[in-house]
Amino acid sequence: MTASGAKMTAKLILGKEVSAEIYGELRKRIEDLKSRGVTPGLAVVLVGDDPASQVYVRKKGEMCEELGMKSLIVRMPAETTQEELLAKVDELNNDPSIHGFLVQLPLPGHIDEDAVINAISPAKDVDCFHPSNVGRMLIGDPDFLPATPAGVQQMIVRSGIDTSGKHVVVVGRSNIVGKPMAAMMVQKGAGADSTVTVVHSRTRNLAEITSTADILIVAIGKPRFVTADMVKEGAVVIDVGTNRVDDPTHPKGSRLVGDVDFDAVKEKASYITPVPGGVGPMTICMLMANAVRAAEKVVG
Ligand code: L34
Repeated sequence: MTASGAKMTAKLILGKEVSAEIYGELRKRIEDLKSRGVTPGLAVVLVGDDPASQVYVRKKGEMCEELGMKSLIVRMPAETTQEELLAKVDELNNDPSIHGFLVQLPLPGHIDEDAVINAISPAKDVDCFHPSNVGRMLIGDPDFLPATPAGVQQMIVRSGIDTSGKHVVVVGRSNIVGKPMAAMMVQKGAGADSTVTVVHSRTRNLAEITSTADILIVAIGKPRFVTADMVKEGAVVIDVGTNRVDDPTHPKGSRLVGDVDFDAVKEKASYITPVPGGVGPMTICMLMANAVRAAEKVVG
């Protein structure tokens, strides 16, 4: 409730709006690179035919082309062996027209994801998943920032939300989102300086802890996991979840929902991100930013 007793309705933080601002900045940097004879090149390797991965990879390729970057999508069958995939990684490591690349996750079960990530040249690791880049981020000397957490941070910062001294609660502890997100928000400096708590599936009193968050970042991969009673009045709520749930009333028979019960939580939060149209487009945007940075590092 606000002072007048009226219910608060959260302001939306839209991925499309925040990313448009960043794309404007990237376009200038890409122009500058091109004037120096370098077209930034991004490759994405997709193994198998996971439908969600197909969508994300297509969006990455489309955005590259829209920005005038070189885009290479490498599609490999689900039966691809680890050896074959590692050979492709080696080829991309040595391709001078490709400044950055990633192998879309998840990989088929017979392939060791860590072995693949470890084989990517850290200089081309635009996902920032390689242990050497993860380590550099942790000590506060990053070359790249991981795309999804960096996108979340940009949404917060570019909405004018102060993070210094705030209690940030991260729900989820994955290597892709939860852990790096916590590591970034605890760093010294603008857009960070937060007091960070990570909660996860083994946490006791999870709802009690999330209720103390000034900024609640949810990446646990469970549809509508965070309900209104778990959120403090006026909190900033960032929903990283993209869960496809059955919905017979929808043309496709399913639709995308986040990890947050959006309709109820938006009545309590001060800011909230929607799904779709929230963090997803920011992930694509920050990946492009990393690819541009990778090319700039080569030019010097
Ligand atoms: N290697 N694997 C690697 N790098 C990544 O950065 C990813 N990720 C995650 C899955 N695996 C990965 C992505 O690309 C998640 N992810 C991703 C990218 C884009 C979107 C969502 C997740 C996205 O654009 N979402 C849209 C809706 C898309 C739809 O209609 O299905 C949105 O508005 O949320």
